[in-house]
Amino acid sequence: MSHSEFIPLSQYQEFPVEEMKRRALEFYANLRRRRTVRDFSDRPVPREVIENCLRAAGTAPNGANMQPWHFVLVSDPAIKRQIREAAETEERAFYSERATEEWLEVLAPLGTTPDKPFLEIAPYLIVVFAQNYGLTPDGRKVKHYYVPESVGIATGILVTAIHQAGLVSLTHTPSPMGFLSEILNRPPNERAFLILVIGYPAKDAKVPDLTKKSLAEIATFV
Ligand code: IYR
Repeated sequence: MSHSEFIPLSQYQEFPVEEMKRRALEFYANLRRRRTVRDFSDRPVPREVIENCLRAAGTAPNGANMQPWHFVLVSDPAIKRQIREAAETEERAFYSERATEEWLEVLAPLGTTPDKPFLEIAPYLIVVFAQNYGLTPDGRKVKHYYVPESVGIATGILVTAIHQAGLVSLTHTPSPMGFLSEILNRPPNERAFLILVIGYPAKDAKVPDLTKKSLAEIATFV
């Protein structure tokens, strides 16, 4: 078993307390402007921006540094169309049969339907795959740890990076998502985790009037 060498924590940056307070407040003020958007523009987005958002996601803390994720960037119109058709087939079954009344009731304020035009309109779809185990080049299985936690954290960083760059995203989870492995030809150790739809908002984009829970509701200090 090899051990990595330890190196000095040279990149850590401390800020004076007042600056720390300001930075935390500014970060919150910036992030609270983030909205999930369903009305996309077809305006192109520089690929370099997406590449750096993906690099940011790849820095996420994760189980045993196995980095159990793979991101497939889809911009090819023919593949986007295939994904839209397969997703809408699943979504029609979801809205008409699979979803419980209770589920449909909580979705109503979001105004979602089985129609997913954004899967073709938005310039980029990032399909996030979770690797339940790793595969070495010679085909041996490598155990992965805390896979949903790791991929969830990486996806959160990706959503944040996209917002930071001045783009919008939609976390889309057609269920089941098996069709994504087929369309995108992914290996058996990977399962689709979610689709992130990315681009500029449409000029007339509208979002539901939602509120977030207060600090007192989401946190307890003991
Ligand atoms: N996957 C469906 C339904 C859906 C479910 C939840 I929970 C949402 O927060 C939003 C939508 C769809 O994409 O329409």
